[in-house]
Amino acid sequence: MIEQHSFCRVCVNGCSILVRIEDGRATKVRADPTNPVYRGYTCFRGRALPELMADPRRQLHSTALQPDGTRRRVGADQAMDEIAERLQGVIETHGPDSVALYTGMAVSKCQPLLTLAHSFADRIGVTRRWSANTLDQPGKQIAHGLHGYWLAPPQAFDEPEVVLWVGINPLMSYMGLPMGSPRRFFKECEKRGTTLIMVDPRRTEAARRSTRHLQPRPGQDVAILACLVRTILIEGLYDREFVESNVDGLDALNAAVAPFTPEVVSLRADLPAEDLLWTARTFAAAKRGYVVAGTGPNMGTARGTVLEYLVLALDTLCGHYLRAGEVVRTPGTLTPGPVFRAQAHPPVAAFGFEPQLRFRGFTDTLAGLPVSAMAEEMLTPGPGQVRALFVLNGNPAATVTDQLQVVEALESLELLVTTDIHLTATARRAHYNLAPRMQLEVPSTKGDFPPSYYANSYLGYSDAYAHYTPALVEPPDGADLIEEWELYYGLAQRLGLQLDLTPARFFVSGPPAPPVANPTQVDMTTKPSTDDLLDLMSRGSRVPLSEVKRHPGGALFPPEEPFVVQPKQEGWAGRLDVGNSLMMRDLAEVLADGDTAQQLAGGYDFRLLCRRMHQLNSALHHPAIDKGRPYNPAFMNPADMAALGLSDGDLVEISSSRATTPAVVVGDDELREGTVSMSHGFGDTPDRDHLVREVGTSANRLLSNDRVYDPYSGQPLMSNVPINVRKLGPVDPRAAARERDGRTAGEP
Ligand SMILES: Nc1nc2c(c(=O)[nH]1)N[C@H]1C(S)=C(S)[C@@H](COP(=O)(O)OP(=O)(O)OC[C@H]3O[C@@H](n4cnc5c(=O)[nH]c(N)nc54)[C@H](O)[C@@H]3O)O[C@H]1N2
Ligand SMILES: Nc1nc2c(c(=O)[nH]1)N[C@H]1C(S)=C(S)[C@@H](COP(=O)(O)OP(=O)(O)OC[C@H]3O[C@@H](n4cnc5c(=O)[nH]c(N)nc54)[C@H](O)[C@@H]3O)O[C@H]1N2
Ligand code: SF4
Ligand SMILES: [Mo]
Repeated sequence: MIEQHSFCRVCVNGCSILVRIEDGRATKVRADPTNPVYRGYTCFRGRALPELMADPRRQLHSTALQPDGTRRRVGADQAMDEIAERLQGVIETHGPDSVALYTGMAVSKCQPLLTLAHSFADRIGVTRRWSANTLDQPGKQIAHGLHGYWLAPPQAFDEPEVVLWVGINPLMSYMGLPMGSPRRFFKECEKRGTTLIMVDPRRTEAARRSTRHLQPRPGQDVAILACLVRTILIEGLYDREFVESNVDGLDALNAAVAPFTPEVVSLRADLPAEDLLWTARTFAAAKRGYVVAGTGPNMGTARGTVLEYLVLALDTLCGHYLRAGEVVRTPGTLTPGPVFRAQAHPPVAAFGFEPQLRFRGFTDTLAGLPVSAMAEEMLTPGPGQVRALFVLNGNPAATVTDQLQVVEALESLELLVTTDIHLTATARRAHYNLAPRMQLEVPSTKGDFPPSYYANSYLGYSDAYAHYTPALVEPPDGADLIEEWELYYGLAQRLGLQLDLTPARFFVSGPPAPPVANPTQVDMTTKPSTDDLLDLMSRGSRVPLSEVKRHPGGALFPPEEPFVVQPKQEGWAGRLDVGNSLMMRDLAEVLADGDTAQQLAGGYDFRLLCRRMHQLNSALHHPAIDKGRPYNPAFMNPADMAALGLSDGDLVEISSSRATTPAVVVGDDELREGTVSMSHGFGDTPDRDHLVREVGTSANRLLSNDRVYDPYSGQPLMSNVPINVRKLGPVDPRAAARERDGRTAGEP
């Protein structure tokens, strides 16, 4: 028996772990008590890694879809031969615009994947590259472009005195606080006297631990933020010196937020006006702090761009950035050491780029191509129709909005390729699913990074940390697995293409960077190992990867010479903008609309809220995670349940303006009355609705792509969705049993 260091890659937190290895298998995972950042922290999901990796449903061989709908086992090399041939056929018949990528959340499980897949796409001329990002918080990148970039880090996780969380649940998602031990974060906040403010219609895990919880009506976050900005401006609470030297647009902003008085917003959001005033004053009074919005308000307003613009405006008005002379605690470890300057990069173009889509005037944006139009681009004939899709570790059939449309679109493709560890709703429909290695079977790195320009304080470390883990175990006996990057390398070899390591992104963030002059070419004759690629990818990093490898448990790598923020350059004219005219127009529209969801609202009594559970989007559906409840309940306030004659565990029918689906209700008195809270990533197609207690409910079936959406990112209304709830009789248990015999349940 040996025990080795590694880090958990189940969620983004990356906890340092000790893995017990017996007979070449991981048999036990525990926290590493000595790690300086995690300090003995893990969650139960990381400790369940051995069970997750030994899941009998795990795909140990690649499979191909046959005409009769069954799947045949196929060797990975054979699969790549067949894919290359079919891909060539699609390109010859329909052109490279008929080929597309979809990048999912688990892309991070294989570090060279994104770069090599995008290099491959570059070589064959693929322009349609979608990702889950435009269903997440795409306003973060678009608004940042319209606002401009401070060229030194925000104060963020560096000893905040105030934190304003808007519709984010850090104790479930690990977002909105520094990576590491959340326990330690809360303890340090308590010691420092940090005021934690949460705005969420649900009294979440993090709301319970906050200094004050504002529990508004959902979907009113733009109005709430506008009211905070208004108060700070009117009462003169902003950082005058910072704003005068670095910020434009104050007058326009002042005029646009003026109508969002505490009285008006108090009525709209159903919050005491006093709470709004207290929040604005407390936020502005602190010298250091941050505000960050999560998925809730981005999804619940369908106005994520103006929402995130106001988030940035709040931090900017309060001057929450590092200034000349301050020390940067996170200059990056496995990235090159940048120069930080106390000056603003002015706004940049944020949307309107090629390619243009054929629907709703959408274009490429700083957050990527609106994925809410991906299905229509597959289903609608004509130039630009997508015929082949490569899925980079995502599950669009379960996670992209309007499930029925997405499934129809995926089934219409001539070529669908996935690399999933499970036969998911998407992989089940793929012409080829290449079975990949899992974490612990592959090497990986993790490190702090300088400001990502995604949002000021969404994710990141609070100190200069890095960790490298080698592969600790071999895949199970008899398995035929690849690492996901090997698919794109293998296809490039077959098509005679040269790949390079240009840092690829499925969206752009940060000020425009010059194109990489001489990108590292990948050796296409002698196949590199993943370790070779990690070495190449970290070339020129501030801390050499070889140095990081000398600390198997992960370590802090503070620079010998501190990174001090340099003063503004002589004659520098760049300024941030808080008064962008489109954003001001959008504020006026929000004021006039009252409720973005209202055009769907006639005759609907409840609002469906997004939330996350211990599963990870559509992944981690496993008994070790769900603890006996494999479905996603529709959580309701007990008073609402009583009014409908419902008890815990009853079956209901949920209907929206788009569709209808069964669900199981469970009471939760932490929810605002009139709201129903349900996670996504569960459920199946309507023919399996009777299995709702095993597979759960598809929240995405209830959503429409083309009704209420953000004008730039296309993100549709995904929370605060008008719905009705009606009690159902029990489902026919015999039908459920018959269905179970034919198929393993629990795989959305
Ligand atoms: N209604 C509604 N819809 C939503 C959301 C919502 O809140 N509500 N949230 C949106 C958001 S924020 C996001 S990011 C998207 C996510 O959308 P996606 O990224 O499309 O969905 P995931 O379920 O994260 O997909 C990850 C896939 O990777 C697979 N996987 C897991 N581990 C590994 C591994 O080690 N290797 C490989 N190769 N595969 C692995 C999983 O089986 C899963 O199929 O969903 C969006 N959709
Ligand atoms: N355990 C777990 N962790 C995850 C994931 C997961 O699936 N499971 N997914 C990962 C991904 S892809 C992402 S993008 C992040 C997301 O991370 P978060 O954004 O923190 O996601 P949630 O935990 O769903 O928190 C969203 C909160 O918004 C609230 N909310 C809903 N509607 C509204 C509204 O209109 N206004 C306001 N103010 N609040 C509202 C909900 O009640 C909920 O508490 O999490 C990541 N981490
Ligand atoms: S929080 Fe849990 S799932 Fe996330 S990295 Fe840590 S142990 Fe893994
Ligand atoms: Mo996400």
